[in-house]
Amino acid sequence: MKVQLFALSFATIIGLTTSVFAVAPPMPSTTNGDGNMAHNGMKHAGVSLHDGTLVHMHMSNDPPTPVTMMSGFGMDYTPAKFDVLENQYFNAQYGWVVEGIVSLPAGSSIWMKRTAAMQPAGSVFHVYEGGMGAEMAMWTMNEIYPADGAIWQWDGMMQHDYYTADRPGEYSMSFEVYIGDSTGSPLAGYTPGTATFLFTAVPEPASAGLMLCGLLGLGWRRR
Ligand SMILES: [Cu+2]
Repeated sequence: MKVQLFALSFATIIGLTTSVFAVAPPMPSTTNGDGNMAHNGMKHAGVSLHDGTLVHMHMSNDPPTPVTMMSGFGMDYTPAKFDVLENQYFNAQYGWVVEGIVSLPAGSSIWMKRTAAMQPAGSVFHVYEGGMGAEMAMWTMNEIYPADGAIWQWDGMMQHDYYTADRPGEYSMSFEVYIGDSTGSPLAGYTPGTATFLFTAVPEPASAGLMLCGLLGLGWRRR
């Protein structure tokens, strides 16, 4: 009887430990990391078509100011596809949206092409494929835009991707938004638009890590 009780409580402790530390990642709109709740929200890059052929961009983040990446250091995100956010700075506030009615020739779609990126020397700057905040379970979280020239086909639904960085500093990624055929080749007769997303990652305060150490120390002493 005694042994059974011990086994049960041990399993309970393990279960609690896992559920306390593994959490779903924050929704795209709540990935501002500067500590000011008012700076949360979505920053949309609106895409419309002027005169039927000119891709026009309307940035809600205009004039452009960097969004602050939040910290995923020391976090355990679940499900496992979100592991790429752990021990990185990340932000998903920028999102692509269609504005107005965009009618395209059959078989064509809107494509994004990474044209440039800026980042601190030696840093790691990645993008992972998201979607709409309410559908995080369906996101692939596959890496996209790995290098300049990489293209991505858009389905026209609101699209928020996760931008991650491994160290403090200033980051940006620039895109061409164009009309292409089903393989991503640009259609003749259309003029692309451009968009640049700006990010800043600020050093992680040591307090969170220290607090955890303090708690562990307390538990150890009581025992
Ligand atoms: Cu959005």
